[in-house]
Amino acid sequence: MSIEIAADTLPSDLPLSATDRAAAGMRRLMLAFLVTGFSALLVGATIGPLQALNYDGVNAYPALRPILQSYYQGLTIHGVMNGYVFTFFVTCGLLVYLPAREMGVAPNMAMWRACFAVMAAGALCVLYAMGDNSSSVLWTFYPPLKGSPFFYIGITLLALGSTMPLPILLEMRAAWRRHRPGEITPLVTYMSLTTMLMWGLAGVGVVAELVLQLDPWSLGLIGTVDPIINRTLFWLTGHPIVYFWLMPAYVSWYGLLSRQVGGKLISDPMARITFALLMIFSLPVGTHHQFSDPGFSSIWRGILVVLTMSVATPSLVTAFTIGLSLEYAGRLRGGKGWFGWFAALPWADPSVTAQLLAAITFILGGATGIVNGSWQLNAIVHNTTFIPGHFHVTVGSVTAMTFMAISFWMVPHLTGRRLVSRRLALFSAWTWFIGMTLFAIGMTWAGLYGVPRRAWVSALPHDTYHALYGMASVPLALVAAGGVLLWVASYAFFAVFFGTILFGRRTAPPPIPFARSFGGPASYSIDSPPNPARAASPLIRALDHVWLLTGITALATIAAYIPILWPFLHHVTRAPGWILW
Ligand code: HAS
Ligand code: CU
Repeated sequence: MSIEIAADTLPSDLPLSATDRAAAGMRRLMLAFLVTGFSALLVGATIGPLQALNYDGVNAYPALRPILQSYYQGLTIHGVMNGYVFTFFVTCGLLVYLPAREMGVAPNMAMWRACFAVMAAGALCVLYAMGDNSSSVLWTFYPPLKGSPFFYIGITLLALGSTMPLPILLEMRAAWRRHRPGEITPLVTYMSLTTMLMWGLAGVGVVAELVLQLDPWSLGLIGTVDPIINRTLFWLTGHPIVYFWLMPAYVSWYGLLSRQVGGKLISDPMARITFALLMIFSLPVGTHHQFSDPGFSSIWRGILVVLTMSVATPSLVTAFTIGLSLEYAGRLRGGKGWFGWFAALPWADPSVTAQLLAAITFILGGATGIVNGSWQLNAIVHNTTFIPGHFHVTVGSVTAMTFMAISFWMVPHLTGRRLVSRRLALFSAWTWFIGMTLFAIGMTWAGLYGVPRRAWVSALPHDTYHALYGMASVPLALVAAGGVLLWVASYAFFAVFFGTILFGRRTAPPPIPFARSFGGPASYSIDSPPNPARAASPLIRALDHVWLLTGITALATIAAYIPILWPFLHHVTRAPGWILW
């Protein structure tokens, strides 16, 4: 049963009452999600630059024994901690906390705590399995590489836990609707709900892979697995996961950033259309990660190109909608001319700066994504460093920097402590941006010379390394320089993040900067009067039928995957496990 709490528009120093206690409990739990997530990033980001140095021929791993045995162990820890643990914790906190405050409805705290506990148990299991070097299977854990049961069970728990915000959101939305019948879902809640519905459906792939195959296989209950079926099930979830990383960042860009820069979101409907399209197109395109795998017809690969361009479209819409919202704010602030509005944005605010810089890097991330998604070009870049180049200017910048940006206002909001240093926060954002850009340019460029991804190239004899990769020495030097800058940036960030929690000076907690959109209500919260201006257009009303969107997505996914999986199920390969490290 949900209880109502003070919406964020109310002053946060109201006398203690049952509702305030609920709000305090929410703040504590949200902080726990943030701290756990960023602690995972601390581990992952500490290891990352070693991989950058590896590409420049610097082999740091022998010096790190017995902590790290190999490049592959380090790469697995890096991918799993950053890609799963960091993102899942921050997202599962944000996508409950923000809607709760937007609607003024308390979440089901027991369920939210259970979400935290299940994911924490999963994180401990994978940490154990990666730490003892029994599971250096990389973040994609493709069989027949075989890790320990702790690894697969840990990932299973992380995956299951990460879907638990979905029932919490549904329950909160139902409580809100009882008070405001006929109104459409508030924007941040809508974006959070479509993200979680998408992720709930997407999770079916990897949970099936783990529960039916990898968990029993690692426990010795079954002897063999089929690599191609497992890869296909993995990418059924593994492509949508990139949108599970992107959409929470978009929640901030659409739902908060335009307020932070002093303007308005220029179109609420565009935000909703973007999320609806991302939800529908995310799932059927998973096999664009398998352009080079056997067993897919040319016709399907052609369709896949079209579908991949379709999933890029909502991001192009975002570029224009967010771009125009920023321009509106910049001109309000006195910016003139073609780019004066951009310079006039509040660059002294670290939360704004980190998000603007993240958006700029995403231009490169989007362009490389479109190269990846084009079948013929994919053949050139697949399995080269071009791919990690691409995903460091997506998840490594858009997601990571936006989450950092959120923490710059949210930690003061949750703890009532002022940022220990805005200058250091700004420094971390700029250094991360420069480091990630150099790294990504270096990796994409080196990929065009055919430098393989996921390769311990620095372990090669010196002459062999130079004979093979000497022609890519300039881009690989950029990779190393970017990696070192990222080290500096991440420690500057962690000094601000943990420093604020521990030592920040007391201040009045800032409110959540919920954006207003043109024609939108002053507040969606349950205690503000219903707003007739929300008599929304037929399109927005149609998009509010989230179960209809879910049904369409499920049907599209079934239509995409049955024809793929059917022949695989009739030609099963039985592979025993391999441990190559
Ligand atoms: Fe991707 C591989 C295709 C987006 C992450 N991707 C990966 C992998 C990861 C990843 C982790 O088709 C590697 C997985 C592995 O280990 O093997 N990706 C795409 C496409 C998009 C895309 C078409 N990817 C992402 C996002 C990610 C992510 C987002 C994480 C968050 N990707 C692929 C393909 C592969 C792949 C293939 C397989 C490659 C292979 O062969 O292995 C699109 O969604 C991108 C659309 C984006 C845009 C950019 C819009 C720009 C915006 C910023 C505007 C700026 C503003 C600021 C407003 C069209 C929104 C104002 C600025 C001024 C200067 C005024
Ligand atoms: Cu993908």
